[in-house]
Amino acid sequence: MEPRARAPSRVIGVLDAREAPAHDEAMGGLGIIDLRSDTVTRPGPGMREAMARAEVGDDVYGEDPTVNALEERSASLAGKEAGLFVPSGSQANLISLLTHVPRGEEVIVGEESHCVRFEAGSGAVIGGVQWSVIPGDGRFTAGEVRARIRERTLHSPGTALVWVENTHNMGGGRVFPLDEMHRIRDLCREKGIPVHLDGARIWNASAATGRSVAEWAAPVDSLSFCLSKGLGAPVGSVLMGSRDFVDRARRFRKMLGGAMRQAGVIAAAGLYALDHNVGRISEDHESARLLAEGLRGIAGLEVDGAVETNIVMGRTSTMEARLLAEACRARSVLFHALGERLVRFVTHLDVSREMVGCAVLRIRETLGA
Ligand code: TLP
Repeated sequence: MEPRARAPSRVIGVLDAREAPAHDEAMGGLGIIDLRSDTVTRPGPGMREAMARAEVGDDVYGEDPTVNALEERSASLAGKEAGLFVPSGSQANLISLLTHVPRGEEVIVGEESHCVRFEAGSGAVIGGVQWSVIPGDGRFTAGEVRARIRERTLHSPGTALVWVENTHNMGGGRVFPLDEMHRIRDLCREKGIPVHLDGARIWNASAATGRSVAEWAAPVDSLSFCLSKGLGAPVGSVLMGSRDFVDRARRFRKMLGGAMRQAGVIAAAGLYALDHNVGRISEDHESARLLAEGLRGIAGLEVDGAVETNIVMGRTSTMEARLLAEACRARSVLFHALGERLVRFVTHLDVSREMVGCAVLRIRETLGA
């Protein structure tokens, strides 16, 4: 298992490096507590060693044994025929859209999903898809999907894909109900519509529910997961589905410039992450629950609902979210303001319990509560 909360590293450009040591000492030596995202983790010595030792070849020729091993391992964990290693979750999402959806057709999706809200509009600009969005926290029902399905006519786009995000980022790390996914799958089978799962954090859903990734993948035609979020790898995602889907996806990866050469160096980090960092994910969930508990006692900050995984959402009442984030940054606690009043905290491999306690204290001090 990767050592947790290694010696805190400086986040260059966020704090003035000259200020940091004195500041750090005043703050109890914990360094910067970075709760912006689970993407900020840095590879530890074990992972770096695995990367250095990786056997490599040219993956565009299909000759990188480490990439091949990662793709096969991922597909087998998800119970799918094949996998495709891609540089990022955003590219996995775009490739999935390009592979499933003819230009101009429609995708039914939660309104705050990552592919709609972030990713620089690539689904619309490059994928050429039209979104049919379902309001809410990212969880929706088969009934809501049914109400949006439409036939392609001279006038309207037809429904070409249903998109589920699990866990849901903007929904505060919520887990999509598995039985509802089965109902959606039944409906979509009847209508001949494929279902895709953005499983950037499917390992968190798996840890929170005790259901395997294969169980989460069973009701969908394709899925992706990120190695660079809760699993601590520096880069990479895997897109999985049928052999035919992955063959077609591989061509879009080439088109987008995502076909890499001796990519085994980074695929090795992914394999290391699958071997060493899956079992510890529930520790991040526990940290998030502790963080939420601590924050709940602070006047001026309201924590959203139950914390299911590693994301805590909060709403500020006495101060703009952006201003609170800036003031906390000066106290070496980093998190994102995602709206006028909305803040997000994410726990991960490089956040210890001690850091969680310290973050609560510093946020409390900042709010003067
Ligand atoms: N999410 C990032 C930011 O882009 C917001 C984060 O810090 O949470 N799907 C989901 C559900 C995601 O949360 C993300 C990244 C992606 C896809 C994209 O992954 P990357 O960053 O690898 O392109």
